[in-house]
Amino acid sequence: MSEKIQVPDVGSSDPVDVIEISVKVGDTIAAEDTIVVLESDKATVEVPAPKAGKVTAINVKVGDRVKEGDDLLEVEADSGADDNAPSQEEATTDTPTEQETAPQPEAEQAPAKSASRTESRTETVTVPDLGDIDGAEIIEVSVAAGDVLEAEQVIAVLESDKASLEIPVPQAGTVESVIIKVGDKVSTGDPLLTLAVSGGDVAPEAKENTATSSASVSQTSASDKQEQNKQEQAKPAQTSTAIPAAANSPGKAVHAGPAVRKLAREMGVDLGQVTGTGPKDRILKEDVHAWVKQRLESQSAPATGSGGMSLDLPDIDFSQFGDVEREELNKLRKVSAQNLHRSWLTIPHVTQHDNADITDLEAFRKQQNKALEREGVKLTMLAFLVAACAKALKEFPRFNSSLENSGEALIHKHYINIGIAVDTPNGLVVPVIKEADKKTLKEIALEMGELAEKARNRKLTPADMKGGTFSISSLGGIGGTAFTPIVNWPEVAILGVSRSDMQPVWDGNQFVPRLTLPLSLSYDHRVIDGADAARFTTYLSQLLSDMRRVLL
Ligand code: CAO
Repeated sequence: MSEKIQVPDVGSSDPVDVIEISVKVGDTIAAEDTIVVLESDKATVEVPAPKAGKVTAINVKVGDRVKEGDDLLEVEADSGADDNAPSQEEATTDTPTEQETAPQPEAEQAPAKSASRTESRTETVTVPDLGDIDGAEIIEVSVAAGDVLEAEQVIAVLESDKASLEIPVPQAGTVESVIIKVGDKVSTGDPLLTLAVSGGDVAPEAKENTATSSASVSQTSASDKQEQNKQEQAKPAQTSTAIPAAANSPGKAVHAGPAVRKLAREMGVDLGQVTGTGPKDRILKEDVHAWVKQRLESQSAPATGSGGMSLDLPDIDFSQFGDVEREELNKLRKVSAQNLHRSWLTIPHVTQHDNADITDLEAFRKQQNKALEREGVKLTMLAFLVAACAKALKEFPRFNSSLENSGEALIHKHYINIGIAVDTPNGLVVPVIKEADKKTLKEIALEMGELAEKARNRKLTPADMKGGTFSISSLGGIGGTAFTPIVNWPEVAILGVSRSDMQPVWDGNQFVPRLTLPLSLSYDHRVIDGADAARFTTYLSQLLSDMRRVLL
């Protein structure tokens, strides 16, 4: 019989995001295997399976927001399951909860050295209450002796089996000495560093509490302090929203879960230099792999231009030649520049051009649109292209695959999700029409309209843009005769569509005017041979010339 696994106490009363589902239906899992990764504003938590078994249903998807007690998935218990496996509650007890990770009330966390009434005093900052986590490993030390810190700045990141935990400094000051190093194991109350705290006269109560209080505590009344202590207790140890970078990128915030941090450590990657493509810019394992790959390849690649990747190009002062203005790029443009550059550097691109005769299709489209006007549906040329591409991808499954980073294997996807490049004032986004092969033209047209609208209103969710297997970039509404789109890694092909035009076509006896749609298919030449690309565009062109073939 299937048992439901629910969201454990993750230390947040607010809903948290599902950012990874680590299993799929049919998987056989062992007790303690990570099944889902959740993320709140404060922490990333891997939820372990309470017992071994077979996954029979998954009740959440990436992007969902869940709270304690919500159903995550269903597992049919293994007949040989270990009855001694910890219960779900037990299994998650070393996941920090609000209570467990909350810093001690100020008075309880006494500094090792007390303050004096001089201008500066030395405080020892200690590990706050970690609940029953014992011997958490220091995975990042984010500060060094001499650093001037602001209150709440993260000084170190700890990692237990289940979660990464930021340790903020309780008050502003200058680091005198760092006591810990990466790899050390620490528990509640262990010293982390000594801090020179300036501030003139210190009220007696504040003197006792400086290790976890803010600089303003000396002005706080006793009753205020009680209230403040209660609030402090309810806060987890990590009060900033992002985890700091590895030691060699001090000060830069990065956002990654324990498994990714472990991978980065093993590969010697400074996470501060990796761009996250997950929800809330979270760094995924694929990002670490891609970064390493890009670094290896860029060592031999010539500097080809900027766009977010670190290439040794000189900075040029253009103002020496005339008036200039600097425009800071928004996040979307920076991320898409990096993604495009990564694809450009890693994928050997070739573009196959072809034409499709869409005279009959356009006539049919116009006729149908008249009939559908009352229903508020507009069948766009792009909707037909999505349907035709879905059919072509079924016929040529290699175009719907991804190349393993090792270069050893292709991953064939048994689903067809087509991304559509949408131009917005903020930059380019690619929402995805999921299972395009199973949808009618009307459904595709409606969904595309909704997604394009969401894109322009900045309402797309990460889930709307994930899971694409092939992309289409249509510039047909704007103009042009051909272009060379960049493959949207990890996909292996993208179809560029330009503006259709009446062209004279020789029918064997004479030239006849035919509406001709230019197609430009860019593909990853490591995966797709030129001959197959020509077959693909020829097939696509035949489908568009006679859409009845899509039904075959
Ligand atoms: N040839 C001629 N005309 C075309 C056409 C084509 N291939 N495709 C569309 N049109 C015409 C349509 O007929 C329509 O005209 P009417 O309003 O008179 O009917 C007009 O262009 C707008 O078309 P549409 O509403 O069907 O929109 P679309 O499907 O062309 O485009 C979208 C939707 C979201 C793809 C588009 O708005 C967009 O953002 N395009 C830019 C994508 C981009 O920037 N790609 C570059 C990525 S870098 O590789």
